[in-house]
Amino acid sequence: VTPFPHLHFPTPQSPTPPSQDDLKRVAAHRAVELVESGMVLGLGTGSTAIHALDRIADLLRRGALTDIVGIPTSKKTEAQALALGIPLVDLNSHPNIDLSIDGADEVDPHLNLVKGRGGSLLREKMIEGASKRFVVIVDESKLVPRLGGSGLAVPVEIIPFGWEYTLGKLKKLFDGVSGFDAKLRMVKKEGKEDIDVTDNLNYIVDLYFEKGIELDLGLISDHILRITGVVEHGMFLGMATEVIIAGKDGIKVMK
Ligand code: ABF
Repeated sequence: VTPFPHLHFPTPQSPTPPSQDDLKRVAAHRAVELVESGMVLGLGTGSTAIHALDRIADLLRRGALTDIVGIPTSKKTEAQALALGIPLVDLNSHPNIDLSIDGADEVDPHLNLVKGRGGSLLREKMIEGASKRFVVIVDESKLVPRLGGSGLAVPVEIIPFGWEYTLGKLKKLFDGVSGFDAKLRMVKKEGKEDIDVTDNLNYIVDLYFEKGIELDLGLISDHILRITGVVEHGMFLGMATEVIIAGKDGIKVMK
């Protein structure tokens, strides 16, 4: 029996294991099973969330879902949803969202997340925070014992004005934490390094914790948010209602 009955995974005759993208699709399709006609949906961003968008669009086309409206968490998702024919609204007209489905960069055992390595953390946090149910979809590579522990960054969105001042404040906050570093996020455009600018025209500072965040997450969150110039950070604490994890041995749901 295939552990992924609704997808065409290799049969026992063909031993090719599912790719990481297959796993992302499996998690996304499982989450879309929770979507009901008439719902207001938060539409996530990234290479996992796009599979959910594709699936929703497919069900809408086939009439299996009706009266769905979506609120995109980024300009990229907005463009993708429009191209797929998913009707869109915004948070101002629809502040009560039934269900949001989105990926994450890291998930800890308490369902805390790091998000925003794709740069969309602010809109994601607003939309997912306004959702009755926030379902996270990941492949098993995103599971970490401790946030910041995968060696990748914890992003912080800051305003461009005085960015060096704000970066300095963030560095000072973690002064003495061994292996800590903070860097303004740069991007390569036409072969040239440039400052990465978010959909909200802000900048991002990436915080690196060599061994993951060993301090109290709530306290760290408060301290970061108290720095004038910080708009939001990418730790999503206590927000996810469930996490759907697709792995080579099947699907697990953490609640
Ligand atoms: C968004 O996409 C982000 O919050 C997160 O940074 C990223 C995860 O991307 P992917 O699904 O491509 O790994 O949800």
